[in-house]
Amino acid sequence: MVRVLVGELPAAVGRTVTVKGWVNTLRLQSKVQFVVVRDHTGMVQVTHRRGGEGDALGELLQGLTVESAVVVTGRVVANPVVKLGGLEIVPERVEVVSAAEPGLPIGPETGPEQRLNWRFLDLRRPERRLVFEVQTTVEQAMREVAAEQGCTELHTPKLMGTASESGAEVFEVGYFERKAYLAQSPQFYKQMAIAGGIDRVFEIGPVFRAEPSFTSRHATEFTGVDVELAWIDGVEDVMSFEERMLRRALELVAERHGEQIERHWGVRVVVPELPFPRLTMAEAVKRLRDAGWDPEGVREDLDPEGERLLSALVERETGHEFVFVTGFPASVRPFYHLRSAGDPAVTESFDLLWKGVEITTGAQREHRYGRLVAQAREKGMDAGPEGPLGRYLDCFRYGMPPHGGFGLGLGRVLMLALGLPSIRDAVFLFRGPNRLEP
Ligand code: AMO
Repeated sequence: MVRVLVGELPAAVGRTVTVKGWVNTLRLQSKVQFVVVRDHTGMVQVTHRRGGEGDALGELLQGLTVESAVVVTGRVVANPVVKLGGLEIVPERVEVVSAAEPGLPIGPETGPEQRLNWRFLDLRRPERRLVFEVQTTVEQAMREVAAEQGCTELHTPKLMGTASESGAEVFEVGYFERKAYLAQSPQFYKQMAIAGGIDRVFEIGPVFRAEPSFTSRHATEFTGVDVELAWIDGVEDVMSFEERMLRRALELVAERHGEQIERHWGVRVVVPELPFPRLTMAEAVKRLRDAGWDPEGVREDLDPEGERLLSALVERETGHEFVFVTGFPASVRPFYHLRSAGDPAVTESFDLLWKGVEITTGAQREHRYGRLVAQAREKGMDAGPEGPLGRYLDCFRYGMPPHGGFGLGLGRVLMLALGLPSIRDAVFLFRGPNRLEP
């Protein structure tokens, strides 16, 4: 018997079909037994009227456990009384292909840590799996835009001989007789690709950060979307690339999943207008101070509270959920960010905030060898040919075009798109300082 998906049952009324799935709920009464079976497309009620002596099927259903994997063959019957789609299956045969042990380790009231311990059971809930359907759509849309814009997709190494960017947040791993490091950004490699004549680079890949952060938006391993564009006229080219990419992604998400996201998570997917609002860091700080923002630590960068306040302020004024913050001071940006022509204390860089959370860092890069070396030294880095930056800096010695790019955290985008409380729920298997399992 050919398998029919639950979502296809309305077109199968009157036919005998086979449905394969898990037992979602059981209501076993003396006269009638109700088994709700769930597959990845929906749920259907299987209704068996008990036949007294010799009712083998009734006996089998009596011994069923919730979450067992079953194959049900029976007739699809229209029944307006049934809440699940106004139809039911009257079973002829039920096969238990793999019985679930009685007493599930998680239920609706289970806390987040226990849910993550039993993530495969957690994922059987449709609203939890929705995240990955949305993720598939987001990645598809981003790839399409990247390809249309002439990007070449690369997969840069995740094992590195020297730490990228800065040494602080890097995981060290044993590598035969020496040490290697897990890439905390494809930053240097995507610039190397630009030096290699690949005009526009796109990558979706793993990023590792040894940050002992326990916030709702930090993971030690996450998926990054990285773009690098050559021959740009300015950082504006990078921002307009990114906003077009995000708009397409959210258009497709709204169209395919908007209704389900709203039903399950109570969040309306807003397709953003172009261009996104832009605000310089200097303007942002002034506006935030007027609104009462007074951070304790670094005052030249935005802290999470500043990001939240600023997003709320911009949304109130413009109705827009996104805001690009531009022109960060050089003191809080990496050495490779291009300094502004008019003011070397400021960089041609940006962060993109969405609903109060930073989802992207981007910049035009310094492409002139001498200046790049000077900027690295200014940050106290070893810029010598035999030092950790040697191979990277070589890329700038034989003709490097002006270029810029950005890195976007996919988990953060999904968390915000669905309104999830934490990035833990936005990734398949979360990795954090205290979590390496399952
Ligand atoms: P940055 O370090 O800001 O920039 O990272 C880019 C984006 O990645 C996401 N992100 C994270 N997501 C989950 N857990 C984390 N621990 C975490 N850290 C960062 C955020 C962030 O905006 N090389 C630059 C990018 C560039 O300039 O092209 C970089 O890595 O969404």
